[in-house]
Amino acid sequence: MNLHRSFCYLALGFVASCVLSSTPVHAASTAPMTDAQKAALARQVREELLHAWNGYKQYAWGHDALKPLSKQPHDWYEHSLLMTPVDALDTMLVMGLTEQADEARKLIDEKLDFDQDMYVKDFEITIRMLGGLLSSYQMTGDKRLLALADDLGRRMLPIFDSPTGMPYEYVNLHTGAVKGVESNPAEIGSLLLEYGMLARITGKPIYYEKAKRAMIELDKRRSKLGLVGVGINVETGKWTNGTAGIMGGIDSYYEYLLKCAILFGDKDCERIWKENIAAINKYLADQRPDGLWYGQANMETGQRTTTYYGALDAFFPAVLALDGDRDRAVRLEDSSYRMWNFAGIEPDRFDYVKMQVVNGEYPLRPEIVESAYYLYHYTHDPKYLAMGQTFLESLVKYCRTDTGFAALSDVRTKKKDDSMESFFFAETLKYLYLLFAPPSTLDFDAIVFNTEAHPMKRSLATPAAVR
Ligand code: DMJ
Repeated sequence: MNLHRSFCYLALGFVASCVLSSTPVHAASTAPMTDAQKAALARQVREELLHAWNGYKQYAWGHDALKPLSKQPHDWYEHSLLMTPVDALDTMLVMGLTEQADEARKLIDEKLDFDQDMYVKDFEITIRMLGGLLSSYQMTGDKRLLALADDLGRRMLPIFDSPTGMPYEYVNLHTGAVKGVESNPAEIGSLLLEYGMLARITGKPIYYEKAKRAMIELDKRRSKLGLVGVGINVETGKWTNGTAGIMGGIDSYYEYLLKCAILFGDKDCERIWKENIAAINKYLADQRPDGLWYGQANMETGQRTTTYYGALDAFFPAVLALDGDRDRAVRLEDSSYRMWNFAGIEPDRFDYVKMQVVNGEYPLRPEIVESAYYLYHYTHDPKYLAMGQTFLESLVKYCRTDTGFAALSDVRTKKKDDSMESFFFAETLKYLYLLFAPPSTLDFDAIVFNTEAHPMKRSLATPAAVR
């Protein structure tokens, strides 16, 4: 089906009032929600996006991001790469915010220039910028967005010129110089969807070949138990940290193995994913009396090292659900929700045995919302709507400022931090909106989301063109 037609403007049919019940403490309500209630919640999410976008426009227009407490602009590097507009554009298109999408697109078309003499982190730039440009191109047909994506992809290609083929962490967008030999599976293996889609659309297979080789080289270094660690040197190919887990640093490597198999029909990805998920469920899954969690283990021995779960790990129910393992997905999302309710909003790291916050930061992360959206799509269980309602309520209560939304430096004190990451626009609000909006808003089965929630069309992705 045509993705352009699968997005629709949803203003009609929304009721004016917003119905929010009190926050559940342990288990989400299983009471059904009416279409009018869902529509009201979707509309509220859209209003919150507009609120944050207007703050960005007023205080940080043309910069990467807004600092929502000091009302100052923030740029990641010496020159702005318009991180917020690029990341937010397809969310605004999904929400039918045509005027705002047009102003973002105009800014990008006129001002975004990758010919900058500065080092950028290739993982972040790939998932946010390349992913955002490609999905927005697919939704709008704006060829300038594709030209920018192609230009960016070409400038970043030197990252793969290491002795192993695994990418360096940073590249200078003007000179092509690279640096950063200490990397991890997430940063090495999570370039494949964006580079694969770029290869497919531009007809330049080199993009896919380079990203795929990086992933294969990483896979060659799996332990005999089938696990990967969280630190590796891309020049020597030696592990620098042998802790295995699904946490940040590894997370989207696993996500991309499965999604590469789905999006490109790639048989290597499918085989490697199947081998990895077996090892993950054998050594990392941790069934406790209170539910299912995933912790850390030594990649060589399989011995449990720590029992940490956190906001980033909460992407995994979505991956399990996408893989058809609904049972584990449901149980893990229940645990994630328990973690969210422990302090009223989720911490970045939580010890699920001691039931203690280990790192109390909350940078407005999306993963738990993403998983609720997937699970509602697959099960239609209203408890995921109730979860979403809790997430929205907590965000408004603890993070909203007069210019947007602020990260929390500690979920226990609810002290705000002067940061509003672009993934709040790209992911958190998009998944929250899609959870409540009619399924026809976005045809779930016609796309695959990259790890920054940028939807990529499945129909364009034929294996022959990207091999
Ligand atoms: C996002 O940039 C991506 O989802 C990434 O895979 C992990 N971290 C953030 C959001 O938490």
